[in-house]
Amino acid sequence: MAGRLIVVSNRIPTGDPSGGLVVALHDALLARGGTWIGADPDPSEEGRDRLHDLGNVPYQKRAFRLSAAERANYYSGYANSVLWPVCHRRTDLVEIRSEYRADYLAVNLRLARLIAKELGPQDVIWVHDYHFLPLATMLRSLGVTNRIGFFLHIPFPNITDLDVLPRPKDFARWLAGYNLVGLQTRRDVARAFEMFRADPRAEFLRDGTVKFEENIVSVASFPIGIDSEQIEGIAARADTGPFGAADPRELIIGADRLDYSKGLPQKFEAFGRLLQGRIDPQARPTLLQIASPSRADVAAYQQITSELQAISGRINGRYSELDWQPLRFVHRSVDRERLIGLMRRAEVGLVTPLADGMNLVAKEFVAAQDPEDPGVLVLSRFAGAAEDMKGALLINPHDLDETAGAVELALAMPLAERKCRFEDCLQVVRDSRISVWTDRYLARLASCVPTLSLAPRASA
Ligand code: GDG
Repeated sequence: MAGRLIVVSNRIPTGDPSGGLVVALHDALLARGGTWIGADPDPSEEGRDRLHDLGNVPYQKRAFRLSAAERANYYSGYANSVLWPVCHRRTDLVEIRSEYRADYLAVNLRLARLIAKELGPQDVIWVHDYHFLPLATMLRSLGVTNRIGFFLHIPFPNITDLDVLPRPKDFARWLAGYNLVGLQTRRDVARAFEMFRADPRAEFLRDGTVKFEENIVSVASFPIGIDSEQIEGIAARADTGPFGAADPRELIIGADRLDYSKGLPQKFEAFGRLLQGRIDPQARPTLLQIASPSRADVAAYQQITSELQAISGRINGRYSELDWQPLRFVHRSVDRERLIGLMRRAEVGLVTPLADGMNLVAKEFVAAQDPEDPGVLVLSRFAGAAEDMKGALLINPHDLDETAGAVELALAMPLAERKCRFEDCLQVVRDSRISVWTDRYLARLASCVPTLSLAPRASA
């Protein structure tokens, strides 16, 4: 790659990078050099008309500032109260307000101008996620012909759900400004193609690309992964015993951001079914659910938190014994090494999203297992990870009996079958490891049809 790699994501690492995506992009920038642009977490509103340095070692980090109103309207509003629920098939939770869309477009346009000012002719821009859908269209309207790639980390919306957006036709046009649209799964690609097929402005070319007005866009799946080797290493030396005398014989673990897309009420209720159907009263399974707080200023997240507190209270009230609490709902984030240790200790990893782009927790659970005595992954069919992880026990999280039955099966599974399923899953995790994901995406972007000429358009 002759020019710089410029990564754009809403979140930008300050301190040590942690978490799959941030680590992957950090590694890509370390290897190639370049610049990472994101929103400054500092709430100061000063200097919104420029990018400023957040550090230059070992690569450049540049940040833009948001006003309090922009944080409310662009981030909590249009991104997380409109696009997030639309992509996660929860159109009932969409909150439409004109100021959300106005600030979403204003922030994207300001960012496009700031990026265009600093751009070299050979630079390649890699934009991440639904916060920046219109960025390429806006850059193009400013005369930028550089290669611009986009990766959507969350599910591609159903075509009918797109109609809920304030101006549904923008969605396809925004995506068509990119040279490459990367999606998590083949099913996501199928949904994107369905959207383009239904749009009279789009035409499918023989090489599989889509011509949309003056643009040509490639769409392909790049299932994201984790740094499997690193997690296997941490798990092998992690402390797995925080429970002391209360060490549960059968530990089921869940670890999710507290989000309505993660199917946590369904998970709790399915666990309740399992307890209800318990034949052996000595069996005392424990569900440990770590739910890291997320987007607490959005009403739908406050509601789901209260709902989960009520369900866990009901289940514990009904089944707890003096020396056993079946459901442990930990509404805070735990240290990464501790989390990986808990995953290794658990007999079952229970991952139940109702819709999820990939779900890295499923992959981390697999990588954290002891190959000589592995736990079993029970995984929702609606997680992107389910498309390839055929060694997991796949469930429909809406079907509480099916989920409870799969957990029972997992707890009773003989070692030989556990090993066999684990090896299948681990192969998938290793094959999709994060360095492969980054390399595949950037190689594909480099081979895309370049944007040669420009026909400037209205920016929104
Ligand atoms: C989006 C898409 C897609 C969770 N609790 C704690 C903690 N975690 C870590 C996990 C994992 C990460 O957070 C969560 O990643 P997921 O992929 O499961 O889910 P989203 O946050 O919704 O991510 C998703 C992903 O983007 C990447 O493309 O897979 O579909 O929704 O790494 O381990 N980490 C620590 N403490 C916790 O309590 N340290």
